[in-house]
Amino acid sequence: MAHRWTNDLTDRDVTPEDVYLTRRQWLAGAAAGAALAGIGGPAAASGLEPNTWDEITSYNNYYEFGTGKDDPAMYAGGLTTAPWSVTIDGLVERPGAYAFEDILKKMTVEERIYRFRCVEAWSMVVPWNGFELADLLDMAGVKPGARYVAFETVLRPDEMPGTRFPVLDWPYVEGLRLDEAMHPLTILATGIYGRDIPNQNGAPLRLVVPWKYGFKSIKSVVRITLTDSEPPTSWNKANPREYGFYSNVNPEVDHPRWSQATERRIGGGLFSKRIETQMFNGYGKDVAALYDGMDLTKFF
Ligand SMILES: Nc1nc2c(c(=O)[nH]1)N[C@H]1C(S)=C(S)[C@@H](COP(=O)(O)O)O[C@H]1N2
Ligand SMILES: [Mo]
Repeated sequence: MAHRWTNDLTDRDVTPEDVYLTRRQWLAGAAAGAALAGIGGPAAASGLEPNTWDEITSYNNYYEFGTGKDDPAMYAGGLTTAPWSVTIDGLVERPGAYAFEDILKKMTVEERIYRFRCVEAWSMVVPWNGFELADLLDMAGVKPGARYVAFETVLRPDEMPGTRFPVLDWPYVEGLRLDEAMHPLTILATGIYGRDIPNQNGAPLRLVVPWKYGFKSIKSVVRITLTDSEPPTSWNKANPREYGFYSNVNPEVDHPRWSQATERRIGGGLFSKRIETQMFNGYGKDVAALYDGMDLTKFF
């Protein structure tokens, strides 16, 4: 059963990229026209305009394939993504290894156009296809004692050249509080622009939590474990002073080595620009209540 959810960036049918390009070109024309008329361009539209397929699939972070932005596109093709199964265990009623195809048959895949903000202060807008994580957790049956959800990426040194170096403590692991995991904005993405998600973006399924920094959105998930205590997370283990468990997008809490007040929106060529970063990446209306009473400078 799908949780119904609507906001400004969601609830759209799958639309081929050429429709977006048409709209992008129209917007570019509108911007030029507005500039000629001496009024501002469509600044608000820039927040909703999806990046191109090429931008989304050629500028990536996936350290298992190397630390360069173009390494994942070059090397992730070697990852075997079929057959694939996801082990769901811990505090669940129906633990087991669920085949990816069986999961897909039971889930409602829909399009979600989300802003995506990396902690490195670049961002994109991505038209994901995916299903709500809550639906998968409901399928496995969350037990009452569960309070957190731990995630793990596949680890195959033969296929993942980056894992031969101790850049991170492999496998890549992440975690959410149970209420964050059950939130209707939290999805497992299986596609982009209506096509299967490419390996460099985390095939065959990866987490997307749009109000948190990108590193929370763990790729190529093979295990989901319900726990009663906060699970370890890769970037927090690597540098706890710089990367907290929560990692909600917050323009008021700077990274120790750079400001988080603005971000560089990838793409746009000549029109590429820095834009202001929004609290909770613009999803505060939907998620701020999850953190009522918490000091977000302490729980960063
Ligand atoms: N397993 C794994 N998941 C990962 C990463 C990674 O290195 N390994 N990088 C994270 C970071 S830092 C970001 S910004 C996003 C990038 O997702 P994208 O390449 O689809 O834009 O993936 C996140 N998920
Ligand atoms: Mo990131």
